[in-house]
Amino acid sequence: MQIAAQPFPYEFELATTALVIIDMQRDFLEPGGFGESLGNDVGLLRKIIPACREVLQSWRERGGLVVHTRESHRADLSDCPPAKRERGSPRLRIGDVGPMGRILVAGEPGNAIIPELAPAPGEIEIDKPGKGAFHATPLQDLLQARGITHLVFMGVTTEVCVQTSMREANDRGYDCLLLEDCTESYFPRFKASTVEMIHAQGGIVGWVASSADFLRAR
Ligand code: TIU
Repeated sequence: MQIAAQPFPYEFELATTALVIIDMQRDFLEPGGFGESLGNDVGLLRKIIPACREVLQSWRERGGLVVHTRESHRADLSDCPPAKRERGSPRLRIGDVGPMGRILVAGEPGNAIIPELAPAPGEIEIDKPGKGAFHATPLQDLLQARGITHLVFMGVTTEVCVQTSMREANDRGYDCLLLEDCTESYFPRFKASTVEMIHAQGGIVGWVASSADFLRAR
């Protein structure tokens, strides 16, 4: 299959491509979670939910592999570097109790993927302690075992966990595509810059396309 993309058409096959949905969890998309504790307007991120749902639904119908990630830490915070927990002056720190349970802790209500994009049985779920999806996770082994060579990214936030994960994937040899209308940032100008820097220099990090073009791929 080939679709229109920047900086040039993106080619992929269903059997060797995974849809990777980064951190569409309540912590970043609903009031009272980690995103808001950092001082952000979480409402900005919710506008991508319908497009993400459409792509996820279509990918499931085609039988494609789906990977969901969550930024999350163990209850004892043993996988949370003190530098991450202590940086800045957030209203609530990682591990503190907020309106949706302990901030960014696995299994807490706020750590769950939003219901609109809830993982289905058989889909890969990755709890990641860092911003990148490969750091300290089994993702590379899981993808290699399935012969995956191409990754299509959606999720939040564009310049933090999505971009970090794409760069990690690019260095591991994957051909990465970002769906532009399925990713969002708390800072619109950061999203715009990230999209531009991903496909600059002949696709230095990867490709960028619209969900409409991706959905049309046959
Ligand atoms: N703060 C921010 O923009 N993002 C994060 O902390 N994590 C993710 O991007 N998932």
